[in-house]
Amino acid sequence: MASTVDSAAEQLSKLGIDGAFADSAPNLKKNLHLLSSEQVELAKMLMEMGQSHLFEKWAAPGVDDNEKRAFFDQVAKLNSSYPGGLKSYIKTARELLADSKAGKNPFDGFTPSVPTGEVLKFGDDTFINYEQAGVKEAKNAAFVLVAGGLGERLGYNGIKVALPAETTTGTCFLQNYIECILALQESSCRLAEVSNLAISNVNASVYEEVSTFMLLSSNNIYLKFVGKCQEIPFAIMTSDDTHSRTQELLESNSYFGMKPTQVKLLKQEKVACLDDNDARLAMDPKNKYRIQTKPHGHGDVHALLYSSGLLKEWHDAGLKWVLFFQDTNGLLFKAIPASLGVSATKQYHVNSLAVPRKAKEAIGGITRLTHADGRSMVINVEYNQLDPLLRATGFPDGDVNCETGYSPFPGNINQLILELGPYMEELKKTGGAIKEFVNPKYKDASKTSFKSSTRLECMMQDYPKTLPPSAKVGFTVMDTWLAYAPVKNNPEDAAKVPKGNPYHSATSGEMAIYCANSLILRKAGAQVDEPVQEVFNGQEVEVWPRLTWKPKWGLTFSEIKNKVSGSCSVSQKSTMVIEGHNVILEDLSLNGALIIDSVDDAEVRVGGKVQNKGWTLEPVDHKDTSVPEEIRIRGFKINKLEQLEKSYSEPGKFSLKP
Ligand code: UGB
Repeated sequence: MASTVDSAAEQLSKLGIDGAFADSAPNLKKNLHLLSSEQVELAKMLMEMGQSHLFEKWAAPGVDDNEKRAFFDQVAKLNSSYPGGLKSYIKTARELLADSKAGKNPFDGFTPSVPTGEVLKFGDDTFINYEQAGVKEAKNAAFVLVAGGLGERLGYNGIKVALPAETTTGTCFLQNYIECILALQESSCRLAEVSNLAISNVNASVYEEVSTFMLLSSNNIYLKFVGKCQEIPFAIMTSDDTHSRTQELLESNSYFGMKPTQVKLLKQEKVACLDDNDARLAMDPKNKYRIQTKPHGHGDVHALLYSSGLLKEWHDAGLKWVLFFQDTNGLLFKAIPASLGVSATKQYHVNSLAVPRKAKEAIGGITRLTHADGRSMVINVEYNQLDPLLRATGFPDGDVNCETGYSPFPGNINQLILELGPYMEELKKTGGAIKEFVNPKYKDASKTSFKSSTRLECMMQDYPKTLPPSAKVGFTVMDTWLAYAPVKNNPEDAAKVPKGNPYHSATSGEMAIYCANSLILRKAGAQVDEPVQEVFNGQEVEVWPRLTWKPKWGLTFSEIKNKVSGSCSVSQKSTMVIEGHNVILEDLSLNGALIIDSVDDAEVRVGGKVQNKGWTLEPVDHKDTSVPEEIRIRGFKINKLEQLEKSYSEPGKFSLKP
C-alpha cells in the first residue's frame, strides 16, 4: 500500500495543486487520503478562497477521522445550499465587508420620497369590491409562511406558530392560518361555482342574491361545492431551529384539517459565519471540525421555492399568485382577500401589504427611491436604515411623524403578493438569490475586528431590488387594527416601548384580535360596548369583548354582514365563540359568555337575551413560573365562570333563544 504522503502527493498532482498548497495547510495534506475526490475538490476550493486556517488544528491521521469527514459533509451542504456555492458566498462577503468598513451607504445616489399606493378603508364599497375580487382569485393562489425564525426578541421556548393567537379558544397561529386558507379555498370555490351556474345576462343584484341564498340556505349545494374545490397549496419555510417541532405540531393535530399533501415544508439552511474583513470562515467555538453557522434570513424563501421545483409545479397547475406571510400576526387574514383583490385588479407583479407606521417603529418603511441616474424603485427600507437615509438626503430630522401623527412612509408588514408568472421569470435569472447585507458589530472605530462573528443576511421583501423598472410594484395600506398585530417582543421589552407605539407582544396581539372582531361586528350593525383600559405585564391595553369566530364563519366583511341581523348588542364583559359555519346572529343581546358549535349543514339562528357571569380576565405575572409560559407571557388568564354553550351536530334548521 502506498504511504500516506505518497497518496496525498498523488492526489495533489491529480488535482493540479502545487506545493504551496501543501505548505500552507500541512495538517490537511497529512489527512488528504481520508477524503473522497469530491471532498478534495472542496478542500481545494477552500484553500483557493483563503480558508487554510480551518485546518490549522486538525489532528494527525487516525485521530478524529470521522469528525474530519463530517467537516466536509458540512462544507458540502454549505456549498450546495447557497446559490453559486461557498466560493460565491465568500466573494460577496468580502465585497460587502469592504463596503461596510468604508461606511458605504447602500442607498448611495438614491433619494427617498413617499410613494403612492392603494389606501383602503375597511367596509366601504371599494373595500367590499376588492374583497370579492380577492376571494375569486384565491383559488389561483398558493400561500407561503416563513417560519424559520427562532424569535429571540420574544424569548418564548417553543416555536412561535404553536403559540395561541388568543386564549379564549386557545387556537394557535398555525391552526388559524390553515383554517383561514381552507375557508378562503371554500369561499373561492363556491364563488366560482356560482359564476359557472350564473344565468347569462344576470345583473349584479340578482347575482348577489344567488350567492347569499346559497351561502345561508342551500347547504346541500354548499357541500357539493366543497367536494369539488381546488386545493390551495401551503408551503412553510422552516429551519433547523423550527423544522421538527413544526412537523410534530402538524402531525399531532391532523394538519388542522388540511390534507397532508397540501402542505409542504421547506427547510432553510444556515450560512457560514465570518471572523474578519477577509471573510475567513469562523470555527464553531465548541468543535474544531465544524464551521460556525447562523440564520441567513427570511430572504432564503425565494431560492428554496425555486430550487425545490414548487414554483414550477404551481405554475404548471395554472396558479397565478404567491402570498408570503410571517409567523405571528393573528389579524393577517382579515386583510388578505382585499389585498389579493388589489393585486388582481391592478395587475401588480409585487404588492406589499402595509399599515400606517409610527416614526422609529421597528417595521420597515415602504419608500420610493430615485437614483441620480434616473432609476427608480418602490422598496422596503428597513427600520434601522430609514433614519440615516433620510438625514443624508435633505431631511435633517430623519424618521419623524408628519402632521397625521404617523411617518409619511407606510409600514411594511412583510405580507407580499407576487404574480407567479413574472416571479418565475425573474427567479430563472437570479436562481432566487436576493441582495444580501452584512451587519458586523466592530470592536472599535478602526473597524478591523468584530465583537463576534457575523454573516450575510437577506430579506424576502428585497426581492423587487433586482426587478426591471417596467415591473409593476405597488402596495396596499390598511388600518393597523385590521391587518397587523404581531407577537415579537417579550414582556419586559414590550413594557419599555415608548407610549403611543405598539407593544407587539403576546398581550397586545391577543387584545388586537378582540378589538378587530368588535369593530367588524360594529360595522356589520351590532352595538358593541366600548373597551376598558387594563394593565397586563406592565402594558396598558384596551380590553374589548372577547369575540372570536372560526374563519369559515366569516372571512370577508360581506359574509359577516350577512350573518348579523336585527338589533344585536354585546356588553364589554362578554365572550363569544362561534365555531359553526351557518350561525346567524339575530336580535341577540349578549351580556356574558356564549359558545356555539355546529356542523356545516346546520343553520342556527341565535337571538334573545343571553345573560350569565361570563368569563373574566385575571392578571398573572410573567415571572410566575407556576403558570404555563404561553399564558404568563400575556399577563392574564381566563377564568371561565359561567357560559351558555350549545353544540349542533345534526343537519337542519335550529333556533337558540334563551
Ligand atoms: N424568518 C425566517 O423564516 N428565517 C429567518 O432566517 C429569519 C426569520 P422577524 P424582522 O413585520 O414587523 C421583518 O425576526 O426580520 C421568519 C421585516 O424585515 O419577526 O425583524 C420569522 O420566522 C420588517 O421589514 O422580523 O422584520 C418570521 O416569520 C418588518 O416588516 C419572519 O421571518 C417586520 O418583519 C420575520 O422575522 C414586521
